[in-house]
Amino acid sequence: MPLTRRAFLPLLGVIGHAQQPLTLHPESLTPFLEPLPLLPVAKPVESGPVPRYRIAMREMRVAVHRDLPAVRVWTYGSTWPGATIEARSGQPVSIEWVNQLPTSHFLPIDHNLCGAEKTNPAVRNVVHVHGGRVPPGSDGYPEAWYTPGHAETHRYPNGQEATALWYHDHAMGITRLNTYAGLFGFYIVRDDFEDRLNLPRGAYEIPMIFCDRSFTPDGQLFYPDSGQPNAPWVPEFYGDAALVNGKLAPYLEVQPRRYRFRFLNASNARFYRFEIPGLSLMQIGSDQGLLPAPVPMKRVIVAPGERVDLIVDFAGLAGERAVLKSGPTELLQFRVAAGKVDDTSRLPSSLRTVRRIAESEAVTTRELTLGEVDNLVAAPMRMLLNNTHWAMPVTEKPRLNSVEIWSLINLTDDSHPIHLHLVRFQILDRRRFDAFAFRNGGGLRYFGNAMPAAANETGWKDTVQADPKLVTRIIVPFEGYSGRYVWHCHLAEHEDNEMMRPYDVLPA
Ligand SMILES: [Cu+2]
Repeated sequence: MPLTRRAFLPLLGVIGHAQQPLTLHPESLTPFLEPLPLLPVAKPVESGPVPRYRIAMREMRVAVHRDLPAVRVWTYGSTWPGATIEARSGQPVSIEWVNQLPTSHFLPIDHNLCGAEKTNPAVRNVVHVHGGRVPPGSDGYPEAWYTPGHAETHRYPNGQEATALWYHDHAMGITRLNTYAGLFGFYIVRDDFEDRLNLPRGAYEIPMIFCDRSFTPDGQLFYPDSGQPNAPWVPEFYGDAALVNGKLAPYLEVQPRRYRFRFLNASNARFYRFEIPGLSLMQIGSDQGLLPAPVPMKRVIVAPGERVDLIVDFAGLAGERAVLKSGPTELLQFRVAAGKVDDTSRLPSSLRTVRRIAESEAVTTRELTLGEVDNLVAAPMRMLLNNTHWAMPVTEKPRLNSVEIWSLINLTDDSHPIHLHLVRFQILDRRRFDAFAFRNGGGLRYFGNAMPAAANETGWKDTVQADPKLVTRIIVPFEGYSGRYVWHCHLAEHEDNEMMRPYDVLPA
């Protein structure tokens, strides 16, 4: 299938800045030339009851496409993206995260951002396992960064159900640059319950990381700036090249049978609308584990930070080809082998019980605004959570083992993927409201009925699409550990500009 010029244009937004240097046009590159790279599994340096890993952050050069020169990236370990951590529920691991990066950054730091002041080193890193139920000292607090030449060991108890988590950089004020440079990988938790379902596994289970990038004319990573040398921050990044496991438009040879695909959106700001024309995507899981039952989807919308777990059956396409798309963008070509295979995997009609939490179990309801612009005069604009800056006193202090409802009141025209560290939660509903009345002190006045969570959102989540002009309600059991964590927008540019707040889980 030819790749049209349109296929690589930004789908859900454009970079609205005047002075961008010319970038390479990825649509001029031939698609589907190279196989999808399969992510390696990380090997512990020490086994035993608590396997120990040692993973270095390093600069390396990688082949993104046959016709591009080797691209400078920052990664974990010796591949890009980093190797997958394979963990078992209830079996802790420890990881020594070693910082071996260079001491200067190759992307534009904005020293006006909180935490990125000139007095701080340019290269600073800290690793967060997104979705992990982890004690506060190992969670990767944004201010707990360290510099090249240093290492930190984090302990991950893995006291949670099987799901696909991911690890990535979280350093205050430069997370968007560090993750754009390439600092991310999968962290998959497995358990006996899931094993017994006999879902496709081994060669038939394929984790894929999606991220969009742009390239300079000489084929290196391009990240835009605002045009103001002293304030280069841009509000959102949308690249014109879609990479899967670090490759531009690769292909994957598959058998005519069922596959399990674990998708992660590791982009800074792009939402994906995954579809494979001609095939149904059976969604079996979301951020924090299996859904109650498979949900057939024509299209699955995945925000930055979110993961989806999909079963795709190629049995009806033997000898044919299919394409994974997001809007008009062609992400990956499937080449289905001819003939028939004996597929012994199963897709059960019910998966895992998800007890719905009753609203009556909540002890507190918090009304929290998204994206109140705190400064209408001076550029750049800034979006805040609950109109509070990072450094202001902590306002969200749930008690350990209590349940709260958080009403996320989106006053902006953007969908913000809101992520809470430590916890898993359920989506209650979304509802239109009178933003004008709200801004003028009239409180929450709703329009129309609440829209319940979609079928593919009825499992456990750790990131929720808080859509524009809606109140999105989530119900959150604060379980695991007490201590200081963060909650934030997962659009990396927003997160770096203080759309992030600390929160405290108080002892029970
Ligand atoms: Cu945001």
